[in-house]
Amino acid sequence: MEKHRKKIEFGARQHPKLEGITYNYGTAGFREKADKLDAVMYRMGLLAVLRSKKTKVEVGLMVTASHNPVEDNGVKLVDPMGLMLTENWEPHATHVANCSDLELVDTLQRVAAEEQIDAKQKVNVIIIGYDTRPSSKRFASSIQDGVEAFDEQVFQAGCVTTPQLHYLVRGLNTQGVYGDATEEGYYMKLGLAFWKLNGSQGIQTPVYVDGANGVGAEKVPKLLKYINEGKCSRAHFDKKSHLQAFVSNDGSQGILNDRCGADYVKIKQKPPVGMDVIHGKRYCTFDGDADRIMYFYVEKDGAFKLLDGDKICILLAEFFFEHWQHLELPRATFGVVQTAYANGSSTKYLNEKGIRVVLAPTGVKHITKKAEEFDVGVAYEANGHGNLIVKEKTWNSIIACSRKRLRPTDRQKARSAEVLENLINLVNQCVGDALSNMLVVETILNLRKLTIEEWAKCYDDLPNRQLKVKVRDRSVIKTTWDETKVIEPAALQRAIDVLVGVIPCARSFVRPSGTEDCVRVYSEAETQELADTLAYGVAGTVYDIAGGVGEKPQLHIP
Ligand code: NG1
Ligand code: ZN
Repeated sequence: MEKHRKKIEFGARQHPKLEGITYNYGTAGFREKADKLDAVMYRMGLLAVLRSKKTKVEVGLMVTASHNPVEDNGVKLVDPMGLMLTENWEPHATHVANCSDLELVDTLQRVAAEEQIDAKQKVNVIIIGYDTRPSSKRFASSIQDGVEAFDEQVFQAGCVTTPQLHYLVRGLNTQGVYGDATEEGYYMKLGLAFWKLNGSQGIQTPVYVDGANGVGAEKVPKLLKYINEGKCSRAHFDKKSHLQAFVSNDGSQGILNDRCGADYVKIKQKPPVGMDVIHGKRYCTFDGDADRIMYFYVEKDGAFKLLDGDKICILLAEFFFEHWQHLELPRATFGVVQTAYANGSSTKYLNEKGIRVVLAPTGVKHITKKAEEFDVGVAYEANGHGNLIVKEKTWNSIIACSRKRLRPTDRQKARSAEVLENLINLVNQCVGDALSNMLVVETILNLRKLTIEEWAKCYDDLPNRQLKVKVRDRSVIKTTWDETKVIEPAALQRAIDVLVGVIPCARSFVRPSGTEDCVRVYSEAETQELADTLAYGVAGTVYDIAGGVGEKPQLHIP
């Protein structure tokens, strides 16, 4: 470290820390107004070098603030297997981001000592990706300054979706076994799996995509090229399949996440602006960095129908589970991970199908960790972020069933194993992925010969409402591990219980957001009116008991 002291200090003068801000490495890394983040970016470049020295392999960094407004930005570290940064390094990230410029080298030294990092350990390369925000490219170069202050190298992956960056990191660290570590390799892997599942006929009806004016919008046509032109294999150009997707909110006019994108559609429960929504067509919506996706359509009478992460989860889990049962792997476990935001009807549906469901706290890292407890885990958040995680030994068993010469009586088993092998290749196992999950949904609907309307009918969502409340300090609210109850302030939970108690079949909970400066309120009830009344009642109570600021949330009945 001493060897690099001068360079690190020089860099710190180019990327000086702002006074009066405390940064916190939350559930998705650092998120802030972009004009407050330059020093954090530089410092995360430095920290990534230490993380890479510790793990002795490549790590990545993604510059994005996902569904947040365009003036925000953020950064998160990506661990060697393409997963979120391990939790015990989050405090290191927070310390490195918050120390003064003068303390920077000493803080890094402390991390290195605590983690017993061998200073001589060589780093191969640090992979950096960024989204379409105006500040993002500049931040990728601030991160590069951090890496280079240690005389290490970066690989600038450029403007990519968050899941593509995760994929690249895993591809590099598995020497291409997971997939070729290039953007082209990503499309080829998905394209080949799509062709194997859907054949040359592919899918006959188009899907209409709300690109949130973000990075996913520009990647859809690239993906389609590989599918429709048969470019999914370097050796053969004959693997042509068919998929049409028309992208609105493609970034050519609108503003990122502005009245469009998965978060807007979920919270407002209405179609995005910038898209003509017509009965009889199938729509989906991405968020700004394309790790979330949801589907929607309108009925004849114009009623808006949303198929959120829970509905996608069920489509995938049920399809997988049916084939999985044919494999007869008695000791292998299969389960679904949801969060408290999962619609009550979805949990009931899964239970009735005999599929095990467990809860995890909100956030990708939590659901992923829980999913890893199963041999095959399907982990989904209601907001459209989710994927499937398969243990290596289970993956090998599936491949063995799919490749083995089986007796004619075992044909169904072999067919199911083949479908599952290809389906697993279609999923991004690192993190939720809008592009890959779009292909998953399209494929399952196609194989099951289901329309979007038929899929929607698998269960009726309980009407629900999500609200945000601004408070002075959201950390005053402490919840149980699964976030379904407030522990502190105790009076808040008592008040919520009273409000919930007077509405039949209702549920409500509150928690401090990990990515925004607010407290989130969720409610569910038998009618939309009751869900709204409950949500505003609870939001008002949060405001009163937990130090609300600004305007008190109030239900305006038109
Ligand atoms: P917070 O801000 O902690 O609620 C939000 C989402 C998470 C996850 C993260 C990361 C909701 C209610 N919360 O977290 O599911 O996607 O952002 O981006 O949707
Ligand atoms: Zn996102």
